[in-house]
Amino acid sequence: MDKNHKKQVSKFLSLILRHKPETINLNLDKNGWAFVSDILSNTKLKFSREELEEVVATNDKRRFVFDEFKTKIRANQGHSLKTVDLKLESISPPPLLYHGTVEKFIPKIKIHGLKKMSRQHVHLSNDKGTATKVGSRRGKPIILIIRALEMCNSGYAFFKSENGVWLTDNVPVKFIDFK
Ligand code: HQG
Repeated sequence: MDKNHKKQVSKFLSLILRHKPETINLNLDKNGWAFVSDILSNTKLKFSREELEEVVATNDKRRFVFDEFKTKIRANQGHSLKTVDLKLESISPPPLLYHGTVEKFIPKIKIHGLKKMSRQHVHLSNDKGTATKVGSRRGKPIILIIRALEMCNSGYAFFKSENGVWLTDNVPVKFIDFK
């Protein structure tokens, strides 16, 4: 499968599993699962089951996952759809987590903290390298350090998606180190 087609399928899956299932009249259940057969029969972008399996298996961020029978598929995180509940268990985070952003957002973040914007959660990373990549999507990255454990001990819930992204509802300014 060539690289471009793979990327196209991955972007298409993000669109229909995280943001706009209505693009192909796809039905997602309340936990975000869709039938693989419904996706393969769509008329907007054609690909085979083998190609879909390849995209899921080789995706750089493990964005998607099959159920045990490979009849259903969902996105591990990143949803903007308000109706999807991934049913993640809250867990204690490490002392520090990282968020990659860009300069133009800093003044607002200094006032309001980190907000989830259009997604269901604020996304945080375990390591600076990942946060740097996330920030670089928008320009020169700025890495914010989040005192996550202290925040959790103050009553804020943290979740970890199956593909290792840390998620929380919002990060108040007092837990952010702007260097
Ligand atoms: C910023 C991609 C103004 C925030 C990535 C970010 C990640 C604020 C942007 C995943 C703000 C939201 C998530 C505030 C936060 N005022 N701006 N109060 N609070 N922001 O895309 O974290 O490829 O929703 O800093 O790699 O950039 O989709 O979040 O710049 O893992 O799998 O508002 O999406 O993964 O942007 O990225 P996003 P994100 P996928």
